[in-house]
Amino acid sequence: MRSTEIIGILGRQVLDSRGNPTVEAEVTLACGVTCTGISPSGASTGRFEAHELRDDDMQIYNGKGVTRACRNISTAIAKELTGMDAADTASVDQAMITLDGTDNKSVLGANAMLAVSIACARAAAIAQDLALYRFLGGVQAAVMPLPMMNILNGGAHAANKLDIQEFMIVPTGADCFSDALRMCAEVYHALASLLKKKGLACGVGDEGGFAPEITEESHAIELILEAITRAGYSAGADFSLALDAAASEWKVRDGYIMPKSQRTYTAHQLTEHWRSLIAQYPIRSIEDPLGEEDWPAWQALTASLGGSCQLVGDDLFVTNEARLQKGIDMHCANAVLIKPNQIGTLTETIRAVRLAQRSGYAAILSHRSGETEDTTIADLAVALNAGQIKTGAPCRSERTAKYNRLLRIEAALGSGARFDSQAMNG
Ligand code: 2PG
Ligand code: MG
Repeated sequence: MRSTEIIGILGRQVLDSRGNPTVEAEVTLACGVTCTGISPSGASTGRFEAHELRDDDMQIYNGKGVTRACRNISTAIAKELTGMDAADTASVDQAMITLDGTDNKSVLGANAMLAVSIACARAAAIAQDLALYRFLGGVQAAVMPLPMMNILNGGAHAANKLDIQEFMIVPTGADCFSDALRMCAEVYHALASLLKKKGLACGVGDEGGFAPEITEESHAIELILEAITRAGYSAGADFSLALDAAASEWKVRDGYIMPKSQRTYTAHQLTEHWRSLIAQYPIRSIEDPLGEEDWPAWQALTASLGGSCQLVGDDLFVTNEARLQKGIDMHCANAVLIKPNQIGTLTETIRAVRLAQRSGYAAILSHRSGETEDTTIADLAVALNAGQIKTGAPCRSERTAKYNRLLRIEAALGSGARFDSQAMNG
């Protein structure tokens, strides 16, 4: 067995898909293996996410530099972890958590810690001749995720007039992952031709979905339904729809104001709005339909819609075990979005997924709107048998990198691969 002792760690500033700096860690093991891990970055970030440490020097990269986080890796973290076993993910992560000493990782930066956590796991997997999903998930890892594919962008991810951030298609009629991916890509292309035919722009938003200049959410949904039909599929049977409202972005003191259309809602009116959309269209999943601090409204929404729709907490739970436990205790939502950089280590990410699975909540591995070539979430989805993944359109290589990684994993699993097109909760 090759030695997985850590002998060196470096931090490096690289770019994400929006052209902003992000953190890469490079870990070297005694056996000679060197490996990198990169943190992604969100735009519609939750208030309770672990801290993303930026330089805030407005002269450089508009304040978005991450040289302090990188320096933390090359100095304090390197000093602490040198000599440790990279294969012991829990101890590596705990050492960083203790060294940081804060609740929200504001000293070292969650971006620094996650990059190191990933780089150590990747290096150890290579040293042990294991695929990352096998290293993280062991012999149980077998479930290919159902993609929730964002093909039309709005909200903080696009410069158009749509308030809902993500309009997604979910191939509920697919037999396996590669089939699911093909079906989604076909609808994506059908949507491109439809937009062109209608004289609408085919430019894309941050996650590769189209960002046409339309104002009404019902218009966006109708376009997607037509694209599904034009691609030769039936909406409701072959495909369901999913939305990410990202409604924390709409929250004001007494209710909600959609920033682009200026429509106002109370929490109750917004709940009724979702109810009528679900009744009208084959929508099977809504993420962040309400704000991140609106627990009682989430409770009421889950009681009334949770039996027929997957209700996903993203900003609400921020991949944080304590917040997820609170939601479980209060019966808020029935699914959790899992973003490793919201919490800052692989260990805590895995714990949040396990808590969801023990509690009957669905867990959906997710990218961020600012992404990179790092494909760890694809391996994590399979490692943890999460069953669902959200990683953008089949466009822009930071998104397709995750899909292509999943195709390779599916091929490697062969007849051992499992897939459940009905993985959505509710
Ligand atoms: C979300 C994500 C990813 P961001 O809200 O779910 O799609 O966006 O990374 O900007 O938070
Ligand atoms: Mg979200």
